[in-house]
Amino acid sequence: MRITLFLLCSLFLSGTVIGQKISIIPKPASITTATGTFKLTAATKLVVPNDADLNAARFLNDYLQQYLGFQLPVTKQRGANSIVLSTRQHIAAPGNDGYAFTSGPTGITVDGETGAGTFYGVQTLIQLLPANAAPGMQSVAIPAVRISDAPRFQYRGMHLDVTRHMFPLSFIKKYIDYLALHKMNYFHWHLTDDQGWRIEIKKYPQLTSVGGWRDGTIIGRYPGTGNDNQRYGGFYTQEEVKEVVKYAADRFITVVPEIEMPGHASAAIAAFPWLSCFPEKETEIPHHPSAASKAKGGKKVQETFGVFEDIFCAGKDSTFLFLQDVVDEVVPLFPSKYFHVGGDEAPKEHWAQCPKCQARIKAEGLKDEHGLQSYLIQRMEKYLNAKGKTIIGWDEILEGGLAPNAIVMSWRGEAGGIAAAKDKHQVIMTPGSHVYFDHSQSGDEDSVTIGGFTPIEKVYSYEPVPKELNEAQAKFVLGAQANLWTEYIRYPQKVEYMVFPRIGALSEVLWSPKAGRSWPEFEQRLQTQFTRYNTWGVNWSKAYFDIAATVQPAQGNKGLQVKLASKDKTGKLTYGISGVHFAKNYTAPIVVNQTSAITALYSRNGQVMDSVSVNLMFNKATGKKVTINPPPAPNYPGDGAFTLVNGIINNKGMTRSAEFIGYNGKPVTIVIDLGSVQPLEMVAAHALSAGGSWVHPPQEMEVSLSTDGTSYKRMGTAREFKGVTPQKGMLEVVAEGQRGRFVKLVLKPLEKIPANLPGAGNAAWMFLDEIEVR
Ligand code: TNX
Repeated sequence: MRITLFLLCSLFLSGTVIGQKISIIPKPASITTATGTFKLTAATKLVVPNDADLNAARFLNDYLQQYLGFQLPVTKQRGANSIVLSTRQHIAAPGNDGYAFTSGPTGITVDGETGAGTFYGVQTLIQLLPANAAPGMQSVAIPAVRISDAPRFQYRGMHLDVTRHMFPLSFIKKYIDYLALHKMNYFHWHLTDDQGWRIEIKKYPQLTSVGGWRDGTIIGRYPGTGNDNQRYGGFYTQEEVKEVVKYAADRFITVVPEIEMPGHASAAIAAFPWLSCFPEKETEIPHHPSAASKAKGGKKVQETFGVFEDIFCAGKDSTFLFLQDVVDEVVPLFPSKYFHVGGDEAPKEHWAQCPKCQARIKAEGLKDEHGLQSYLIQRMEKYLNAKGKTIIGWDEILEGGLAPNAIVMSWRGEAGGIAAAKDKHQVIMTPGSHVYFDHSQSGDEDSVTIGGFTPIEKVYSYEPVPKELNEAQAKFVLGAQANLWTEYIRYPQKVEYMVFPRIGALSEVLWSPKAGRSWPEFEQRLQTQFTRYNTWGVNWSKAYFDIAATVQPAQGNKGLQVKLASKDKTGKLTYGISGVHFAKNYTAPIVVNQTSAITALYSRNGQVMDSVSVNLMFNKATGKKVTINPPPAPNYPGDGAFTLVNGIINNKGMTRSAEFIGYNGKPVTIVIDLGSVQPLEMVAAHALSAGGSWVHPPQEMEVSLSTDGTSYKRMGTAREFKGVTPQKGMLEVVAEGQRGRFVKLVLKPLEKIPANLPGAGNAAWMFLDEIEVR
C-alpha cells in the first residue's frame, strides 16, 4: 500500500513538473506565458455550448481516456474548474481556421474561428498535457498561457499508398489520428495502381476480386532477388471507405481519393484486358524474368515495381465509359471537392502503336501522344467538374496542355508547380527532394527503402513557396504534402517508422509562420515529441540520434582522421579501436595510420540509440592528395575526390551515396600524389555495378606513373571487371618493378547501354568508390 501511495505521489509530482514545459509542434503563431497552472482532474468539466464542437470534445476525451485513464464530464453549463470549447464565442480568434487559447488557474477556454479552429485548439491543449502522460496520473498541471494561432497554408497533407502494400482499416484510422494530432487537414488516399486495385466498385466486382490480388511480390529492393510467390492483396469495401471518410471528417480531415489514369493501370487491366490497347498481349515483367511469380500467362497484376507500358487505351470509348462508371461510384463516397486522377508516369509506347489511339489523335486534331494524354485528362475533368469536383493530377498533366481547372501536384521537383502557378493554376507541392517519406531518413539505414536520403532537418528546411514566384503567383500554392509510397513498407510499424518524426517537421512547415521557424529551437521541442511518441506507442525512427562519422585526411596527408558526432546532445558518445569496444569517451577526432576498425556507440538514459563501425582499409593512396577531372555529376558528388582515398571500400552499394562519385557517359582522370617516390606493383579502382539502375562497371582503366608529376610512363591497361559481389568489383593493373610518386588513372564508362537492358541506348552511370595502390 505504501508503495502504491509512493508511486501515485511520484507520478503526480512528475506530472506537475513536466506539465510546466511548453513544447508544441507545430509551433503556434504566438504564445504568451503567464503564471500559475490549471489543475486538470477527472472532476474538471468539459463545457461544450454548441453541439458542433462535440467532435472536438470527443477527441479530447478519447485522448485523456487512453493516456491518462479518465474522461471529463461534458456539459453545456459554464462553471468553475472547466475547459470551455466553443466556436466563435467570446475571444476574438484569428481567421482561416485559427483559434484563441487561454489557460489559467481558474480554467481553460478554446475559441475557434471555425469548428476546425476549435479542434486545432484541442490539439494544442493535448500538447500542454505532460508528454509522458500515463494512466494513474490523477491530476495534471497545464501551464497558464495565451495562444493565438492560425495555419499558414490551407492544404496540409499526408498521402498513403495502399496499393503496393495494404493496411488494416484500424491502422488507416490511426494514421488519420496522427494527422489530426499535427493539425493536418488532407489525407490523400492512393487507391489504385499496378500492384493492386483497392476500392470496391460494385459495377465491376472483378476490379477487386482479380485486380486486388497479385500472385507474388519481388523479394528485396528492385529489381529484387526473386519472387516470394505469396498471393497478396485485399481491398476496402464502400462501407469501409465511408467509415474512414467519416472518421476523418470528425477530425476535420478531408480524404482525397486517387484513381490513377491513364498509367499505373495494370491491376485494372488484369481484371479487364479490354482496357488495354493490346488485350491479347501478356503482361511483361520488364527486364527481370526472375522477378515474375510462377503463375504465368495473360494479363497480370504487377509483382514488381516501377513504370509499365500497359496503360488504359485512350482510343476506345469503352475505356472512358469504364472510367466514368468508376467515377460515378467513387464520387458519392468522398465529400471532398478534390478528386485526384493520377496522370503520372504513363509511357506512350502502346498509344504510339495502337490504331485506335492514332485514329483518336487524328480525329481530335491532337499533336501527339502527349496531346492524347491531355485529351484523356481533360475529358475526365469535364466529367468530374460536372459532378462538382476539381481534379488534382501529378505534374505530368502539364505535358501536352493542362486541363483548364486542374490543380497540379508537383512531385518531380518544383518545376511543375512553378509552371502551373505562373499559369494561374493552383498547386500542391510534394517534391521528391524534401517530402518523400519513402526515402531513408538515416544515412545508415538498415531496412530496405527505395533509397534517397531525406533526414528530418531537410524536411524542416522545406519552403513550399518557391523563390521563382512573385507575391500574386505565390497565392496559387495551396500548401504541401508528404507522400508515402509503400513498395518497401509492408506493415503499419514500418509506416510509423518512415513517418515519425518527419511528420512533425512537415506540420511545422505547413502550419507555423515562416519567420518563426528555427531548426535549433525545433530540435529542443523534438525531444519532448520523442517522449510523446513513446506515450503513443509509436514506432518512431531513431535516425536523429545517428552517429555521423566523418573521415578526413589527417594533417599533412599522414593518415586519416575520424570525427564522430550525433545531432542529439543529451546522451553519451563512446568509441574503441580494433577490438577494444566503446571503452573511451569521445572528445576529439581520432587519427589512424593503419587499417583499423573504429566502433562507436551513442547512448541516452542507459539506452543504446545508435552504434556504428567504420572500417578503414589502408593502402598507399589512403589519405593522400588526389585530384579528379572533370568533377563528378552534380547529383552524385560523394565526398568529392577524397571519396576515392578515404579508406572506405563501399560494400553497401548505392544506399551509401557519400561513398561513391558518379559519372554519366564521360571518362575521368584521377591523379594521386603519394608524397614520395615508392616501389609499386598494383593499382586498382573499385566500382559499383547495378544494371537495373543504369550503373555499369568502367569499361577500361589506363594507369600511368610519374616521379615528378609531369612526365608519365604507362603502367598498364585493364578491361576486365572482377566481381567481388554481384553489385561490386574492381579493375586492376599489376606490374612489378615499378616506381612512382604520382599515379594517374583514366577510367572510361560504358557509353551506351546495350539493347535489352534497362536504360538501353542511354549513357551508363559509372560509380567509383575507392582507389587501391600497393
Ligand atoms: C514515383 S510520385 C511514383 C510512384 C512511386 C514513387 C516511389 C509518383 C507520382 N509516382 O508510383 O511509388 O515514385 O518513390
